Amino acid sequence: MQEKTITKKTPFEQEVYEGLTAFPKYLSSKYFYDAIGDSLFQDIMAMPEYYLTDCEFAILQKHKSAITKAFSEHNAPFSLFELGAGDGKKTKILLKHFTENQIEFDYRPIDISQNALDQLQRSIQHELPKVVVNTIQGTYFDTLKDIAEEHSKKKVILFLGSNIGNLLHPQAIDFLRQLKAVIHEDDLIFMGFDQKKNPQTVLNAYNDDSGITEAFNKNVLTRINKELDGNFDLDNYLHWEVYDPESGTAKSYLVAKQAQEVYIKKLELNITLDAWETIHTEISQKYDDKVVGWLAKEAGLKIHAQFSDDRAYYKNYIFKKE
Ligand code: AVI
Repeated sequence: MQEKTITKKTPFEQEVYEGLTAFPKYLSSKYFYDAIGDSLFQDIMAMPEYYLTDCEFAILQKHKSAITKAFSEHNAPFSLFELGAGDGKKTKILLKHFTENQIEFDYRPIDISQNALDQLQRSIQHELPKVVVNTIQGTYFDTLKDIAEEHSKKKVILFLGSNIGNLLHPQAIDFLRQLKAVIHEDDLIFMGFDQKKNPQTVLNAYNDDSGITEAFNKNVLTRINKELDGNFDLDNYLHWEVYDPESGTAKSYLVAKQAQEVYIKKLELNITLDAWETIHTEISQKYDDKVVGWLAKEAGLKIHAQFSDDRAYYKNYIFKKE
């Protein structure tokens, strides 16, 4: 008897299959990020409409002394873990301030990309040679155990960029619970949350005229075409952004401009889209103190301190175990 080969699907294959056979259709924004997506995201962060990066930068600059005081309370040496460290541009504001003030700490940047970590380590060695850097490569999930295993020093976990906003509230609570599980009494979590504001300002941040966010959103289709041998025609889709000021949720869609059939060879999957059918691709949640307090409480954490920019567009919160 001839044996049938069953090839196991990768998470990407599985999630694309599930999302495109569901109604309404969806794809996860975590698949925006490959080398092209990373570079598009760098371009987004440099756009004038995308205020988030500048706001967080301004907060770290303005409040670096107070943040340093909170991190180094009782002069206890600490390990600074950073989830999704990337190029560390914002974090270097703190690292510089710590070294100038003889704070005892070591820096443990975590990233999925070894290449990003190597570059970060080299740039810190060059710019801030006194900083002790020990990189950790992996997803947030794999690396939580590395954080959990640190018992000798106080821990501070950084999660910048309002990355938490790409999670629905139940997922955000789950993530915060996982962080809570790897910290002790005096340890801290320092996290960025984009705030509710004039709805037009939010909408503009995700709807630039230059088409960068559109290309970023469509990159998930590009990846399906390249990696799963699909035949999406990118020109047949609109990038569409909506923002609900009541819930604080910005949502990105790809909208089919005409009825179409798509074949994804690697999944042996034929899908049809009606004219104006949607594929939901991303949420970017905006917050206020009440919602952040609620998320923290649900996860067994409490807000210990908070820092804001001058326009209150963005906030960084420090959480501790409740
Ligand atoms: C990474 N994340 C916090 C960004 C955001 O604001 O949701 C991703 C992004 N999507 C479109 N523009 C930026």
